[in-house]
Amino acid sequence: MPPRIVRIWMVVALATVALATTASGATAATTVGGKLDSTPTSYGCVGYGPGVVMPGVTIGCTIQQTVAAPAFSVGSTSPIATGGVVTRFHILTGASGAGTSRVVVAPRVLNPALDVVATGTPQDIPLGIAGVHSFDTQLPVTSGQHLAMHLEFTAGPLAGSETVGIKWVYVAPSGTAGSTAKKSGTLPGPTSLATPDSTSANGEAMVAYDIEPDVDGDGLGDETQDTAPPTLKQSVRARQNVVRGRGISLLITSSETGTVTIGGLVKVGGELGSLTLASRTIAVDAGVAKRVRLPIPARRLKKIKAALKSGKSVSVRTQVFATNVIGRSSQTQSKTVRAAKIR
Ligand SMILES: [Ca+2]
Ligand SMILES: [Ca+2]
Repeated sequence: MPPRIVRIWMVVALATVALATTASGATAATTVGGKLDSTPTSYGCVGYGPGVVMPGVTIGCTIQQTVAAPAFSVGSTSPIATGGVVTRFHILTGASGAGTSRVVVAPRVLNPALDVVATGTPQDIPLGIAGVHSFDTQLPVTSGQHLAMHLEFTAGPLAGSETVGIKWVYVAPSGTAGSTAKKSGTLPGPTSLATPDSTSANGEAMVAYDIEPDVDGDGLGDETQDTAPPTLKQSVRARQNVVRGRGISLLITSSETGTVTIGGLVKVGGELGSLTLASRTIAVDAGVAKRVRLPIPARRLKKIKAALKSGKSVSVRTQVFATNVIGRSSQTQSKTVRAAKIR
């Protein structure tokens, strides 16, 4: 085999690997909720303030945007059109004279009946800082569910006094669509918002939620949270009868459902270069070992047979990598199989 041709084969093999490791096009992340471009003018929890609860007593409320408000919003969070994982949430708060008081905020998932099915880890906001506050979270959501924001006042001289606490709802001009539903309670809070304590017409909660796809359904957002590649295990018998088997046999396991791509190079002792074997890609289930064969074409088997008969050593170096369903690939792994001598 002229060395020049061998080199071309190797370039083709590497290009094939590069294509196979490119991420498959998953649906991009979306943001639902408000555009956060209106200054909050109202307190979302009006009605539970001083005189209702004694100072120092922790109180809170959950607000869910119930009606799309196209005049001032990118859309309602009610209900979610496409499921995934909420990976980040944003809340815009207005100026506050609340001093050292603090509030905790936590995103919530509600079912279609508006029962609370999940609450994200509460995050702390110092009330003295107005602006957009963004927090990472990990909250799976399915289509048809709703997103809501829960607030509690937990510390400082104004704890338990919502009406002088934090502005986070924009009140639209009269006649503009939009409303909120709310209910008071402490974390983990009420289990149902189906019968709100009160509603606030024309209010837009200044909150937004980033939802990433979760194609493999593991509860991790595929773009920023589900970044680990699958783990590949490859097991081969070190010496195999390559001629009789018309190829080599491998036992492969991927930690994640997806595919495993198997290729290889045949090295014939004493000669420069190698013979590249066409790679094949097979479907695998997570954690299930699969026996696969890397075939060697008859034309090449003939050369291998001749080399073995003339006393040369022949080996196959495998090139194997696993790819999960969201397109992340393991490193390519190699093992060497020596061809058994033939008579
Ligand atoms: Ca995922
Ligand atoms: Ca995953």
